[in-house]
Amino acid sequence: MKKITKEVYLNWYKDMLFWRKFEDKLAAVYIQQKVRGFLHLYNGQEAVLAGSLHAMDLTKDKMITAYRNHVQPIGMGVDPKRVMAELYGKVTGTSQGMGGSMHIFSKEHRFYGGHGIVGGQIPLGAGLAFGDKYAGNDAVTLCYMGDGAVRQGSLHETFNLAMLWQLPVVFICENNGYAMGTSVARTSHSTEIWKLGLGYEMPCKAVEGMNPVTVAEEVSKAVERARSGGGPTFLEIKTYRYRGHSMSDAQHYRTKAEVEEYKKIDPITQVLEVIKDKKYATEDEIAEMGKEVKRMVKECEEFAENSDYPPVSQLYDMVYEQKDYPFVQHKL
Ligand SMILES: Cc1ncc(C[n+]2csc(CCOP(=O)(O)OP(=O)(O)O)c2C)c(N)n1
Ligand SMILES: [Mg+2]
Repeated sequence: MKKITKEVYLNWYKDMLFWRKFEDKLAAVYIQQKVRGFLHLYNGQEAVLAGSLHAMDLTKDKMITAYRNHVQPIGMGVDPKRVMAELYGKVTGTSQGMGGSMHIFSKEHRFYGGHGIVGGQIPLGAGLAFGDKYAGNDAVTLCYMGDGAVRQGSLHETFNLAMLWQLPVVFICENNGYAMGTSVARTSHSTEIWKLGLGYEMPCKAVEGMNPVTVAEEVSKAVERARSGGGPTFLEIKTYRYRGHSMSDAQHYRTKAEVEEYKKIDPITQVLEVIKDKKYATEDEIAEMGKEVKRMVKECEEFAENSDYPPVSQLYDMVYEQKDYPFVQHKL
């Protein structure tokens, strides 16, 4: 595993704080109806992404996830201004405003979405890994899903083939305890999700997910296994989301006390404590990072606000059109 240095801690702190504040801003502008449709926020789960990115080779590895997907592309190198613009439905967005919240995508930065069908990205993740193996690349795909996705048939079909073909993929279940308002215990005979790998003889493990260190350690082992031809791994990373499933969630299925318990082991706070203990930064430097993050979020907001909506003529530009089937005229 790459060493977890002072710089790594400082980057983790700043990145996770930025992701948190970026999404807090999204929640605020959503209430103002500047962002429409669904909005699923990642607050609380940031350590899963921070630890994973540490384990990846960001020059070649790939990532695919579900709809809770705004900050992952930023971590992969996509300009956050373009992510915010996409959420606003503006033409400067990552998909020219045509995708929106659940469909952030950047082929350039190897972030393959953004998928609204629960479990839909699992076979696609294996497909990305198949592509790399077929082409002889030593890239690894990290494929994320929620605890609600693991009972989908697509996971089981994919696990079988991924093992059979020894694909370079790491499957990561971000177990945040709930699928919308349904707890894992209400839908699962066994709540130990990691054990699903056992049926396929896939290396599998449960991982503590509120701290990027534990995530980085386990994801690094899995990535190294995949890169060296050892095939897939399944990790159940235990995490928690502070906000509702989406913005329209009254959260009757859990208590405020439960949320507060998890906030005590908040990933950003945990990283900040190490920074302070080890004197990696002074109070002034920490405050400066906070100010910088605030400035960056403002910059994203202004960029999105000041961008144009796509022209109506763009509506049909991204619709499949077959040259030899002239009966459907897509272009206006
Ligand atoms: C195939 C399918 N069934 C149902 C839904 C409705 N739905 C959207 S999100 C969701 C819950 C998924 O929860 P989980 O996988 O735990 O992810 P989380 O939201 O916790 O990140 C459901 C049932 C859907 N989008 N797709
Ligand atoms: Mg969940």
